[in-house]
Formats: sequence, structure tokens, C-alpha cells
Amino acid sequence: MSIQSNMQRILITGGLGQVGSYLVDALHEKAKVTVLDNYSSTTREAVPQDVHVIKGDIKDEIAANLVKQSDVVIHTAAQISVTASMENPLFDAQNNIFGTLNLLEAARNSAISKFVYISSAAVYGNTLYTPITESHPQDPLSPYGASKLTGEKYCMMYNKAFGLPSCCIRPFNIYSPRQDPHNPYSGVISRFIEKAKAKQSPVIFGDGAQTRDFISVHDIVDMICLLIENENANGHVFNAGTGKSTTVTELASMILNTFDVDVPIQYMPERPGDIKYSCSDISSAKKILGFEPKVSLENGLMEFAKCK
Ligand code: UD2
Repeated sequence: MSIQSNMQRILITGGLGQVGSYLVDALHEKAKVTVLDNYSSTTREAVPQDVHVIKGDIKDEIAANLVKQSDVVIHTAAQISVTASMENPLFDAQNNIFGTLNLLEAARNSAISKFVYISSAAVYGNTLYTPITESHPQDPLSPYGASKLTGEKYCMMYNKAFGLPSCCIRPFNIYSPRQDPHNPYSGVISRFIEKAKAKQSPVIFGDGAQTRDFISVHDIVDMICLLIENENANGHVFNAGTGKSTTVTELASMILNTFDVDVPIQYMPERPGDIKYSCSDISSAKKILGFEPKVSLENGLMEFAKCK
């Protein structure tokens, strides 16, 4: 048998998206990677040649067939916009709940060794205390948060009821140069960097004292790789953050320094529904997975500066 045929078959749903595309880069030389993506949001220009890309939807039969032909499934595909979920909760649920269920149901009687589900820190809703542990109350403030939580619950239920080797992560604020700054739903880091490149003022909503736990996509990929290897992770949900919080004003200053731009920060009224403080407790991921975030925010921001 050749080495090639011994390789794990990994299916990455949403493999052209932000997290999925970096996973592809990290895994395609070690495993036989297949991407299922509906091309709804991609900033990826070229996919490595050894990766099989299939255009299709997680709700369709093709997705179920691909799951059955895989050893590992990493499910990153989702409707990712909080705002869009508020406008069309049914569309959100069809993707994030029924799409996930379609994959889980296909995985139920298959021989897969791992099903990784990418949830969101949006499941927590308003922060009652920081750092936020996985047992913090989960009271989502949007259909998106509710659908992500439902997806998690199904993953954990399939583990308990059917023995599926599934686990979930709840990423905090992920950033990477592959986040499209022109997308209205994209994160504060991409927006501030776009402004800095144009030598324009970053716009802060509110007083800038709000905090976030910004995690590089590379650390998210590291955590997912640890999950694939670790049987003790099955049946668990892990916060995916750095455990460090940064105020939005600090972030704006760091970005202006990184890009060597001297412009004043502009302040606008607070965004309705904005959460004030957010920071993850990652003790569980440290203990069970041996996870340690490696990319400091300073170095993560430098990566953007090197890109263009
Ligand atoms: C994050 C997720 C979102 C959902 C939510 C749950 C991202 C991009 N979004 O929203 O999907 O999971 O958490 O709580 O990860 N801000 C500015 N100026 C700007 C843009 C943003 O001041 O130009 C502020 C914004 O008001 C907020 C903070 O920066 O206080 C972070 O905003 P964000 O949109 O990057 O992410 P967040 O935490 O609201």
C-alpha cells in the first residue's frame, strides 16, 4: 500500500472561507483534503493543487456522501453574519442547524474518527463575568448565536447517544489577512487596517473601552489540529481564545503604530447590542489539549503589514 493511500481523508466544509482556507494550507500535505464549499464568501485566490474542491452545499446529499467517505470532518461552513441572521432567521437556521444536522446524520453510521464543529463565542450573549468559562450561561442575543448553540447541542448529543467522536470549539474574535475588509460583517481589525492603509482615521463605536479577545487564525488552526489527534477531546466544547483582552482603543493605537500612520482616532456612537467586555478562559483547552496560543496580537498585526 502506498503512503498516499494511508493518509487520513479530511473533509473541510467551508474550506474556502477564512478558517477553512488556513486549515487547508496546514493539512493538505499531511492528509488527503477535500473541500466542500458553496462559494458564498471566499477571498481565496488559489487552492493547493492536491486539494479536491467540490462546489456544493452542506444541506445537500453530496455533503452526506462526502462525510461517509471521510475519516475526519471539520465543519467550518456556516451562515456567519449576526446581522443577516437578524434579518432572516430561517435562512440562518437552514444553514447552521439543518446543514449541521445533515452532516451529523451522515456521520452517525460512518467510521469517522473525528467530527469537529466550529461554534462561536456568540453563544454566550451578554458577558456576566470574565474570563468567560465554557460553563458561563449561554443566552444568545441573535438567531446566529442560537443556531450555533443548537449545532453544538446536536454535536454533543450525537456523541452521547450515538458515540460519535465529536467536539466543538467556540472561537472568540478571529482575525487574519484573509478576512475581507469590504464585507460589512467583517471584524474590527480588518476595518482598522483598511483605514490605516488609506491613512484615514479608524472609527471607534462607543468610548473604545470595550474589550475583545483577538485570536489569530493560526492559533485556531493549531487548536483544531490538536483536537483531531486527541480522543479525550470527544464530547467536549472548548473556548478558542488567547485568554487576553485588549480594548478597542488599544487595538486602534497598535494598528496605527504597526502601519506607522499618524491620524487621530474618530469616535462614533456605540453600536446597538454591542457587548462591553469579552475575554476567554482557556484552561480547559490547555489542560485537555495542551493548547497554548502562539501568535501575539503584535505579531498577528505584523502579518497584515507584510501581506501588502
Ligand atoms: C463578534 C463576531 C460576531 C459574533 C459576536 C458575538 C467577528 C468579526 N464578529 O462580534 O460574529 O460572534 O462577536 O458576540 O468576530 N468596532 C469599532 N469600529 C469598527 C468595527 C468595530 O469600534 O469599525 C467595535 C465594535 O463596536 C465592537 C468591537 O469593535 O465593540 C468588535 O467588533 P467586531 O465587529 O469585530 O466583533 P464583535 O465582537 O462585535
